[in-house]
Amino acid sequence: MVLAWTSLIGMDEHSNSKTPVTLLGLGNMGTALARAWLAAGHPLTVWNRTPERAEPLVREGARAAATPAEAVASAAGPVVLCLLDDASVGETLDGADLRGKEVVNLTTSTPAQSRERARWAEERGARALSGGIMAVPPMIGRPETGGYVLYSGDRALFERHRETLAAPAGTRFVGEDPGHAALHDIALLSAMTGMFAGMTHAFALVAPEKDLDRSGFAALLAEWLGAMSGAAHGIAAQLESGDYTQGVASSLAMMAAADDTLLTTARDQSVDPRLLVPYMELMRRRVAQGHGAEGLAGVVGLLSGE
Ligand code: FVH
Repeated sequence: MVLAWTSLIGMDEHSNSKTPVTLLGLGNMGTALARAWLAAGHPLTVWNRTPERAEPLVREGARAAATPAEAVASAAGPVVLCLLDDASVGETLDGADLRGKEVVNLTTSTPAQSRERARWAEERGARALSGGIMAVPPMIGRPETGGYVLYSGDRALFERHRETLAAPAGTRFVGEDPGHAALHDIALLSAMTGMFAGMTHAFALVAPEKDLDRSGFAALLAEWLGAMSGAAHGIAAQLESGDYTQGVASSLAMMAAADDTLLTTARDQSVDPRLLVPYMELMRRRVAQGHGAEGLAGVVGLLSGE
């Protein structure tokens, strides 16, 4: 009955209206992406340098290509790269005919590498989109976790494949400069690094207290960091207006004064303050330059050489 119905509208049992995807790279992230596209019903061709890693995916419905050149040649949709680094992208695509192909590079790269790789692909006749994955593998295919992928470069290519690209995670297009996805990615990871440094110091401060409830402290810490993260909007507004004193509720002078209490407490708890000191020194320097009334945008100015 199904066959009769599908034949009436020109389909057969193998028809699939979903865009085919070609995926090069089946590490932890590549494998998670592959499973998300398979689960969403996209025909999927995969290639990996170590071919054994493709085997489970083939059992789940993917087609394995023997070489990257073969995978690219047969691609009728986006060719997604999720490899270790930019050098591995160059090695993998070397020898593939990119003419008329749509390359979506999700490999973590510097902004300069992303721009150069997009230019390299376009010189070879491809259209190019760069991406930065803001998720870890267990978040892929699970929209409720809030993971997403930043994209930049060819806007029309992004729009054309927006739905397909959204199968593994949310999508955020951040501009036509192919380096901007990587720049956003690295900026967000850098902010995360600072946050982890702060968390590490905080746990070290409470560590000597044997009767302190660690999980209760963790809940307070997460709640506090969430509340303070809104400061990002204030910094952006100050940077946009050029007035670093705009809307300041906590001035650099006040924060620099409070630093002494933080450092004394670190000493009393026998905690090495090295994760805090460089940042505190920058605040202090900005205050010494006569900018104590500014907010955190003043430190951005200092770092940027203003
Ligand atoms: N996993 C994560 O938490 C992060 C989350 C944020 C985004 N990153 C980036 O995603 C890229 C891939 O990461 P991954 O987790 O899949 O990494 P691995 O499991 O280490 O797999 C690496 C794959 O790259 C292949 N590969 C390495 N070198 C070469 C090469 N010279 N030529 C061809 N392929 C190469 C490797 O192949 P094999 O070792 O299995 O043969 C894997 O497929 C990455 O940019 C992260 O920064 C993930």
